[in-house]
Amino acid sequence: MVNPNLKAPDGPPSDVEGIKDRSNYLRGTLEEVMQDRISAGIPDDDNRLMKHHGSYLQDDRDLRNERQKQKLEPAYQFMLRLRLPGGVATPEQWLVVDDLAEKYGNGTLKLTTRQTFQMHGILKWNMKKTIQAIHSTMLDTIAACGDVNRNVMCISNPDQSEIHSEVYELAKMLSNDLLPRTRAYHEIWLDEEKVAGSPEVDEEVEPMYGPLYLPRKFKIGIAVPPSNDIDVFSQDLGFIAIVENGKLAGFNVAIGGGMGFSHGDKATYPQLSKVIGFVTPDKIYEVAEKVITIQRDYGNRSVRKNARFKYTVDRLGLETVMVELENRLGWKLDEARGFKFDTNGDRYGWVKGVRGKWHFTMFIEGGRVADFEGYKLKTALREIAKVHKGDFRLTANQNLIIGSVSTKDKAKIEALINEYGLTDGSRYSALRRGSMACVALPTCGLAMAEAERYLPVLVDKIEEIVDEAGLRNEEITIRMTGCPNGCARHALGEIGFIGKAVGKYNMYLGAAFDGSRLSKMYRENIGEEEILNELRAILPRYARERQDGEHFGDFVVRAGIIEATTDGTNFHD
Ligand code: SRM
Ligand code: SF4
Repeated sequence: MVNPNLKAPDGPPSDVEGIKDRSNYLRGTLEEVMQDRISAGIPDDDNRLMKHHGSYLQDDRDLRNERQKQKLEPAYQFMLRLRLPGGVATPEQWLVVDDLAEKYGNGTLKLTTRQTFQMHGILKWNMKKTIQAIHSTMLDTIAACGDVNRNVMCISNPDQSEIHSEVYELAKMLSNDLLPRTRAYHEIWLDEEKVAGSPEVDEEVEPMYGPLYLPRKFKIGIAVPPSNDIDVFSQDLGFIAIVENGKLAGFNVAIGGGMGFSHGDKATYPQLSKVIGFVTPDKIYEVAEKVITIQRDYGNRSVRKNARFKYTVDRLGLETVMVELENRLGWKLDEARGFKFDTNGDRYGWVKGVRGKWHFTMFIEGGRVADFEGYKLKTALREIAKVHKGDFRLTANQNLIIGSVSTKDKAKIEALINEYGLTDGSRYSALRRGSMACVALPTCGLAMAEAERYLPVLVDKIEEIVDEAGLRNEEITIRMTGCPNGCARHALGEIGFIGKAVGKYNMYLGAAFDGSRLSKMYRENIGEEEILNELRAILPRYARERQDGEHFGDFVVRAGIIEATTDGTNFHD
């Protein structure tokens, strides 16, 4: 199977490769260390494995210094991420997750940029109970993190119902069929009995992944034009639905996207995937499987920061990867078909799908579901879940759709929406509706600056500029992350901020509104005052000089304010 003409990069395997290798298919000593009561944490090796089970050990960074002073171990706690293909959950599932966040988590839910739930603040002793309760509602956390295929995304807005449901079924299929086969998760968390003598041979345990799994995480998303809500070009593997005569003809296949990079390291960069051809719907599993095996065989297992598939594609060359894919498939992809995206944002408010069901997209700032002062969001959604007969759909922009409401039930749901003051975002500026921030502090161990807790405050101030410039209803995407890993897909925000240090950000401009062009750095290491000064100059100019229908990201490029990034490889230039 391995092509002797192609090579993975030389170099000793990274420490994580060793950990996976010794782990007996992701078991490690997790079972034992989770029972140990001496520390609320777990050793680093097991934490690396834990990711494959959908969880990370974190510590509350707000408490770090104080605990250090008191000579206490860090305030260890676990983050738990669910696997929720396409972001669809039933009301029963919502209630279970809501309850678990209350009982074992920090009382809030984070709706993530990959359409799933995260819970924070779970103590070690409550992890097993939490995962078992998740399992009891037919959900799991398998492969939500780790060096495997992650939660498969798909368009969330069901206003194109027929296509939407077909595409959703395919996302679910991909997510299920690309799961690791090891029984480690079932044994450790669900008390499944171990089979004596297992594991047998590699091929039987993990026929696709093998014992080392992938060199790095792998992400798949399915978009249905004209909506690019899932940012298909940011995925390792993207499928773009081609609809002909109202029917799903198939998908254009795009490979090699990813957002993360490290400050000051040009060998790392965000990249957009490239379209390589077209396949019919029955072929997408085969394509996904073969693409994954190419990354398995040729990805960089030595240097993790260069291990994503985007680097494999750029190193080997798109053409070479295509030929390799077609060799593995034993057939050729058809020529890519035409498509056009208009936005990577969400459409808010009520829409009626083609099956006559109603869907209400609401704005959830930073994806955080909590009870705030004067805004009982979590309670409201719980009350809705108690009577709702349709579904909930988590969007890729951290928002929520109360979906599949019958005309008969609409008034009841609307009454609750009004009672609790839930919003379709229309009370806010379009800028705020188009905002997205990663978790960052206090839970993310990699955060260099605030994001989720700060972006709303910054937007309050930018809104004054926007209002003065008469741009309140102008859709502009704004994204902030606490570090360059790009969890809120910063490089695809028309205005982007990436944390550098506490209170300091690099500012990016020039991404396309439809998610088809990356941004570029405009100013480095600036604080709030400088950010506002820059925007005070640029936004009114946009208001005055833009052409008809011209989006902000296109304007700043045309006006020469920033140079266009034409490929990830010139992102830093
Ligand atoms: Fe992410 C790591 C949160 C979507 C790129 N991401 C992390 C960790 C687990 C930090 C860590 O490794 O210790 C963060 C946990 C924070 C916390 O306290 O919860 C974290 N990522 C998130 C979420 C929750 C952000 C959010 O606010 O919604 C998103 C969860 C997605 C999900 O449900 O699966 C999230 N992360 C993304 C995305 C967006 C996407 O996938 O569409 C990206 C950019 C796309 C990509 O992968 O290229 C992303 N996260 C990263 C990276 C950089 C990976 C890279 O190879 O470049 C890291 C760091 C790493 O893997 O070493 C990371
Ligand atoms: Fe953490 Fe950085 Fe991801 Fe934000 S972008 S959640 S700071 S890893």
